[in-house]
Amino acid sequence: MTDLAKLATRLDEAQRTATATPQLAEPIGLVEAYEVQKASMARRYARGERRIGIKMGFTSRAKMTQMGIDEMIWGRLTDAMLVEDGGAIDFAGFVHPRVEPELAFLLKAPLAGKVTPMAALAALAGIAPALEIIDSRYENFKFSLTDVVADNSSSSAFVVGPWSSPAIDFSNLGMILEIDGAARQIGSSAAILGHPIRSLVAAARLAGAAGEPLQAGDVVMAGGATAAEALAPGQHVRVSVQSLGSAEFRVG
Ligand code: OOG
Ligand code: MG
Repeated sequence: MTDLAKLATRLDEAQRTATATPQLAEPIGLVEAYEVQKASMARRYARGERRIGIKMGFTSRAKMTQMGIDEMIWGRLTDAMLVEDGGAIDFAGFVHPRVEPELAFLLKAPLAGKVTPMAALAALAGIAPALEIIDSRYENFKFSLTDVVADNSSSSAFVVGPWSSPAIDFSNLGMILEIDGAARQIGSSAAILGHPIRSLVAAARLAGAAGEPLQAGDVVMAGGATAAEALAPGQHVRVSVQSLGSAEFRVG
């Protein structure tokens, strides 16, 4: 039998020490992969980190194509992963970080199980432009579906811009990812499942099924609208979202 706790420890250590680790050789299923994720996150909570929401992954065709995985995944976000808008990340704290343009949702009410897009909209306190810094702990940023799920879906850091009222129509907003002032990825919020609210609907279902229903105050990252870009020290990164403004950080 595969020792899931051992895998959780290995992945947690790889994250903590920013050291690449081989892909999992053990043939685990998706349920076990989420158990490994949960156990590795429990180690982070035990070190004092607090869960503040979840992130969705592979919610756009661009992301699925880039990584060769076409199933939606989710991961847990903690307060330690949140980088202030306009702040900096320390490149040395990551294995091989990449960045992707996203939207963040802020909940004002609990949301769990099978909910309609209308119910998801009604639970929203705000929506914001966001950047996710993903960092696979696996060598060469290569993984299978179960590998990436066990690795907390590559969560490593995220930046959230100013919150706007969710009353705005965010179904098809232009999004630009700039590095050092040059546009590197251009897309639309419509790339996220046709309408980003569907990502929140899926988040409610998946987190609820895992026994961790979304709560008021939780942040949910909708998933990259475009492919991710590799980061290097010294860069300045910004996402601009039509009608919502921008979010940015520097790589130190
Ligand atoms: C997995 C995480 C995917 C997204 O927004 O689609 C993700 C990865 O690509 O490393 O965060
Ligand atoms: Mg992402």
